[in-house]
Amino acid sequence: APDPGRVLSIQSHVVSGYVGNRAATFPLQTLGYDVDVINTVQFSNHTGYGHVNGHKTTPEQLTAIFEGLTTNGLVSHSRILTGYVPGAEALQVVSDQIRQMKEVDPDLIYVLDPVMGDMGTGLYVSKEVVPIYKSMLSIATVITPNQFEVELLSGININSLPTLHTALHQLHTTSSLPHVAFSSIPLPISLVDSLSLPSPPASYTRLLPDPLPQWYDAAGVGAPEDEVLVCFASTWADGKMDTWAFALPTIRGYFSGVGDLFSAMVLAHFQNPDSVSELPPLPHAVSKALLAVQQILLRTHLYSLGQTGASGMATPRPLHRPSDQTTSGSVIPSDTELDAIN
Ligand code: PXL
Repeated sequence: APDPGRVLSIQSHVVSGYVGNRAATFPLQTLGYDVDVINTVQFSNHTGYGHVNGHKTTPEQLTAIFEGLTTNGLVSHSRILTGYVPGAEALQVVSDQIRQMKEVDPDLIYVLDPVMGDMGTGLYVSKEVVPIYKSMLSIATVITPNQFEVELLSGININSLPTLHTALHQLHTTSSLPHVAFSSIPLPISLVDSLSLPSPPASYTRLLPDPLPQWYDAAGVGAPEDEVLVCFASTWADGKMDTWAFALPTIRGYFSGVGDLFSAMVLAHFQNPDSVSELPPLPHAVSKALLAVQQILLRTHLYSLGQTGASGMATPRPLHRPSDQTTSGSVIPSDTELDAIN
């Protein structure tokens, strides 16, 4: 029988810093979960540095680990989390394994973070993973994509609330995917006001108005200080999509692993019998996850101010980072550069 307290987390390991499993494990443990960890890579540091070294776990190595667990009867997890898996063959092994687990236990909660890239940086995994992630939507309980990943999985370019709505709808209907937690997208405060979302950081669920107003026209105009982050959560049930929006204050600085922490907290709070809520399962889990992430970011930000003076960089700029590139996005190693790491 599945053990309700046992999580299997399949993500990256970095020696220095906190992304992937390094961002997920400890927070899940503090919430009482027993976390079994499979590392899809072991890198020196996250890829936001100009230089990274280490190795990827090969498909054969992943298969061997699953074989060992299965043979010893150690696969009794009630929840699974997957994140960064850079290679297609490795992802296929993970996918096959989760499919089997889901057949044995249809109630298994599977949170899939389809880590593929970001708006600023583009794709940072092998492009062959895209169709595999598409096929995995049918076994996921919740997915936690960013805008880049929603666009890639749905094939829809998001430039307005209606196109966002269509993309979410598409994700739900083509694969009977019950839940999407769309990690945050920066929007001007004026637009959020027009959506009449309560101002952050209040308790902030609100059904989106219908018809949906246009927002992207305005999105490019606002100064960054006037922006908030908005997270959208949608649930598909009985042929109907319910969408909630959450507005959060922007915290200046360069953070890595935030999405990984968010996905882990969504997994932790999704239909957790220990946390009672009036809200449906997804908006409940997302609001809990956003609050946890926000608290941790605030503390990280305050800590980094103490570490770096006034620069506010949560991650000090690495020595290898080219001096003419100052944003987080532009220094991620290319796919080929990552492929060179074995
Ligand atoms: O946060 C996603 C992530 C996961 N794993 C590795 C990464 C990153 C982001 O930079 O480098 C190795």
